[in-house]
Amino acid sequence: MYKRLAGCNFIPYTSLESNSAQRMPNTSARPKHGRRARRRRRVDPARDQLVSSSLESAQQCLLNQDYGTAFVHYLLVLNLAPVFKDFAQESFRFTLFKWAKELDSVGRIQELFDCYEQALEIFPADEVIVNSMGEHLFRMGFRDEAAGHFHKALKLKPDYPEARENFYRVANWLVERWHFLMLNDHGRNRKYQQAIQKAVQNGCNTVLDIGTGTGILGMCAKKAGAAEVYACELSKTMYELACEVVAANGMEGSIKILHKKSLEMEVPTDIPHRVSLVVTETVDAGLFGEGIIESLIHAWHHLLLPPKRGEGEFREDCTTGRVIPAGATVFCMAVECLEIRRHHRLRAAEVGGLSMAAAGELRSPVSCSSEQDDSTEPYTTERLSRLPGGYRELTEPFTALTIDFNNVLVRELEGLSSREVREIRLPVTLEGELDALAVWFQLHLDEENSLSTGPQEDTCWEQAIYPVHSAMSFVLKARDELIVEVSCRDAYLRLCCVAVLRDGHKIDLDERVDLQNSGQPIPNPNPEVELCSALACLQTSQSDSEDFCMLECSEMALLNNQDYHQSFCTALNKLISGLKVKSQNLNTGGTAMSAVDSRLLYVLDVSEGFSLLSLIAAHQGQVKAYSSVEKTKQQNVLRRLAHSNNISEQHLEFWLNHTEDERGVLQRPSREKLWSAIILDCVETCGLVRQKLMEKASLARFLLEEGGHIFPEKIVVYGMLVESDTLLLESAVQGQEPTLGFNIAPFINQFTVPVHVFLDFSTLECRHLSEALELFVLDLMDANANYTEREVRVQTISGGRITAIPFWYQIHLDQNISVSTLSRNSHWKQAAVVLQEPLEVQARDWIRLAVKLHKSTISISAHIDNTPVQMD
Ligand code: 44T
Repeated sequence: MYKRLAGCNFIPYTSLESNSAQRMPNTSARPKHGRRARRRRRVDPARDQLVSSSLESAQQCLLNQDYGTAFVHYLLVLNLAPVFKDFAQESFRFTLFKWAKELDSVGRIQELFDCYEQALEIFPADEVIVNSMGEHLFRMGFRDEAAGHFHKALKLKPDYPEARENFYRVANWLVERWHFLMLNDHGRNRKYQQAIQKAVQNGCNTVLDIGTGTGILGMCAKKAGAAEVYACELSKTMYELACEVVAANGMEGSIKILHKKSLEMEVPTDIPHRVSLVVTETVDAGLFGEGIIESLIHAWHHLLLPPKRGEGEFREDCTTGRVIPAGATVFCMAVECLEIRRHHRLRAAEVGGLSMAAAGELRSPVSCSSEQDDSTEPYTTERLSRLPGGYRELTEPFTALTIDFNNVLVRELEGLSSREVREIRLPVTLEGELDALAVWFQLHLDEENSLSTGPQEDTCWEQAIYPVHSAMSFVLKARDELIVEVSCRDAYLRLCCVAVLRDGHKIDLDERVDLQNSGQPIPNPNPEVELCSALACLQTSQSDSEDFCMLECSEMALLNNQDYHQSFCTALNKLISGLKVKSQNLNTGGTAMSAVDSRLLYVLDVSEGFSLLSLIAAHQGQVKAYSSVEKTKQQNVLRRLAHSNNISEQHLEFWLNHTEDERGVLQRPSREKLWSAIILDCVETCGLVRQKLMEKASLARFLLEEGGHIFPEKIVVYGMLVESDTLLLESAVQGQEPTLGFNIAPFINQFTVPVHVFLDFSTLECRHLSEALELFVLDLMDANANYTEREVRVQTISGGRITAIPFWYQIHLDQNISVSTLSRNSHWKQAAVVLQEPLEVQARDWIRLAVKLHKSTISISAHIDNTPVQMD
């Protein structure tokens, strides 16, 4: 049996270490065999003895799977006798990884990292250990540190695919893609530069850049002639990047960069005195989400010179302070948008044959209701112009708020949170369903320069989307007035649609709308849904309106995807009917199977997150389904749905309730009962193949009964050659020209990743240079059918530059039924490989693609290859 922790903690090692090599206890045991041992005996026989017996013990412990003790022995050996490093490196690594896994599983995290540190003292250049430590750090949420390790492992061994993949995985988090967009937005760059130049020329000669990113605004100030420039950046990666960039531009000594949040800065510790200008672009699509209000309140109190006094005082000088941007105007507008709707509200009354009436209230995590709720964000972001299916403007844009960042005297900034909730009225101009409020702003850098983040502008900006959450659909009519409450709480601008004025009547949009109310909220398309959820609320205390169940937006879209569930339902039904017939035949054939067993088939759904598939399986009858849904509230929803759809409680089990940890998920229910079907969740919402999919599939194959099935049985990856400048702008700083005259691109472009995720291929601005083509096949049912590399040839349909290859999946549930991740109502997005160098092609050129799949990561390289193909 597995020996857990083996009674070994780190006290033995610590004490050995503190005794250190020279003061090893003097044992009387004689050294053992070996020429080397004899040679060294002269130096220190006791030590040699200890080394050889420890090495032996290490190996023995390893065999006994007592990794903790083995690790301690190895440490001792390698510290005392570095000569064994080459010999023991492999086993040492193995021991370390096993021991770390055990420590991890029991939450002894500090010890785990201590072990890695000790290991790295012995093998500082071991890229496998460095990378593995990064993986642990990543899982613990220490992204920056993890990235540092992946980066280091890559530097130690540039062709180490594990480290490269890991680095690509964190690069997105470390340096978010919008940094590329912003640096590629020449309009934005120029306007900031002009505003800064003017301010400096007018006398602001001490400058602080809050949230410096790559250092660009700080460098502008220096170039404009500012005497002193300071910059701060809270992200460690961005701070390090800024230091590199500033040094490469010869300003190392003249811009002082701090790795700090501006709120932690003070005079004179961080900067010697107050500054006359703060420049910042710490704004997100919702304007305040990056904390600009708090930062500026703090800056005015602690870091900036006092503001200019009177209106008449135009001349700036070095005795007063000011901020760029000077202020902002926020706009909002009501929109109808199917794409937003299906990600935030349950639309389907029936999913895969199940009535959803008893589901209770399902909410997306984006909500701006009056209730205080920390688990939700008030808005999400979208580029409206790229939403599939588009959107309809139901009102004119309306000013929701104006803010002056320099108006300190009337305490404009401090007053923002305490400003009363303001009500604004938006005249409805077009009839349509109210799905969301879209919000954007104009950022007034100074009197002359401003940036707009509006949906019509050709900028890098997205808009903030405040989805309407009401369980009811509500159709606005022309001449209605929509009443919106505007407030500012927890550094967020909050907008909430509260009511509609129609023909002199006020219709409340509150979620708990009284159905008999004079207002006529249009009920859900299916009245039964309304009635049943009302009933559910009456019946159980836990499902009153306070008790909703939260689902991710993508899970909501999944539920609304009826085609997908219907396909599953049909495929499951086909399999189960087949197996039932088979078991009946067996039974009449007089086998020894018990009557109960012969009637029950076992189905396991190992989807990540919320999934109805186990329930759909159980709904087929004579099926015992196991769900991997973990969250209690989500399990309760499934239980309620089981109950209301007449599925007996015994036919639905929650698999994780039975097992201690994840490792148990893919185990058979009991020795006799192999699974009839295992449902694997193979594609992530972002458009990538799920990690470890093929490992899971091979485990699943082993656990299937004869005639059993893995869903899906196969996935086919399709792709297309495209020319897309948009994708390039998001992936790297483009062009040979320096950015505003500064050398920035080579530094930030180190964080370029070759695979883009969360794309919407249907609205991606691009030219198709080929037809869709099959790139790769993953067979989940047949191990022998798989490969890791493939060459595909494709002919271009027109000339241009191949910059990227978007890809998507056809998911084959069985031989006849499949779903595409590209379908209109898919909850999946697409991904794309962006080529390192664009490839210029002529129409009808043949392109050879080398496609590789390594641990669920697809990589593609493309070459022109017009040599005729040999026909056999
Ligand atoms: N992205 C918008 C936000 N920081 C832009 O660490 C628009 C998103 C966006 N540093 C698509 C397109 C776009 N003290 O590096 C960051 C951040 C740092 C601070 C020190 C502080 N108080 C702060 C606050 C933030 O400032 C940098 C820029 S913040 C956001 C900018 C292109 N998706």
